[in-house]
Amino acid sequence: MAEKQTDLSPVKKRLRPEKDGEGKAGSLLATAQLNKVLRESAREKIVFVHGKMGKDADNEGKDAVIILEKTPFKESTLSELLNNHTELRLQMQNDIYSTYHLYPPPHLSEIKATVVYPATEKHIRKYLWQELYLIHESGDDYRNITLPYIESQSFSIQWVYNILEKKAEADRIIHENPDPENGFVLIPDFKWDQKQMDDLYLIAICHRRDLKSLRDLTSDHIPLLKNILQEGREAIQRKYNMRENQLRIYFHYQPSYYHLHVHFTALSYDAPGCSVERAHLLCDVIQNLELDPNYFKNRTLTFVVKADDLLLQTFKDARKA
Ligand code: M7G
Repeated sequence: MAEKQTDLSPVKKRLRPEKDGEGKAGSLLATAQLNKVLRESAREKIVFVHGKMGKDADNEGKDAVIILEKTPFKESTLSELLNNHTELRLQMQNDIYSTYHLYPPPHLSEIKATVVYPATEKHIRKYLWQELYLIHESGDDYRNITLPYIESQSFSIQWVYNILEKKAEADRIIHENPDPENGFVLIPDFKWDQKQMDDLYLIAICHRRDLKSLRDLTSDHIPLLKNILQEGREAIQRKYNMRENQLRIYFHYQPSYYHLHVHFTALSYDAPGCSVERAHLLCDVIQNLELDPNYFKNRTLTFVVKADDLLLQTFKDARKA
């Protein structure tokens, strides 16, 4: 995978959306000025950019992270993509082999943009390419090192509360169990544009607010976890016709946002963060809690951190990494 960071500062580029966005968010994106490519992946066709938005004659503008991603092909538009509305340019031909450049009309050449604005320094670091390191965290390490760090450093989870209180994304909710203790909301992850099933991605967010992550789970929470597993699967089968044996359902450890939530992704999709050093299957988590009520309080959990993550430094200071 080609991943690198590039400084664009000498050549500040202006982002021009296809047409001026309607409403505040769209017109703000049209003011974006690029500073630096934080990370890009040729394989995933995605680029993470640090820029400024909202800059005008008497305003400095604020930091933004803009993620641009080429969207997957849709089978239903393939024939249109190849027909005479698309300009085709032959690049090379050799025996039975040839390559072309295709210039499709705008409605077939969409790019997904995700914007974090205003972005904090921590958001910019989240998307910056860096060396990765593993940490092995015992239950005591969690209580003595990680928990104080989380309590002082975490991202805001206001967006989570907005979803639970129906102040944002209310029309996107796929399923809700309103029980305050064992209920949750199932909603498309903002990484998924919902246009094709290949990269299906939803999250289940529990209503209760006292669970930060996997580490807080005990056997008392099994009813909540079973609701998420069963009702989440049923809702996805109903709405998207995707069967439970084609879904990957898991927690991240560490998550970025410390309000308990579960990821639902299509098994065929190599979703970011679904590798062994970060993902914990929900069905395994339930079984581990059934075997030992305090399994996640006590066992050593391994996770990945980036080189400049303060948590890595804190573990090093405590001679644990
Ligand atoms: P995580 O493991 O805490 O973070 O998962 P990470 O995977 O980003 O490191 C949080 C999940 O919530 C991720 O899959 C995000 O893409 C998703 N997400 C984050 N935000 C801010 C939003 C949002 O505002 N709306 C929705 N629908 N999903 C979000």
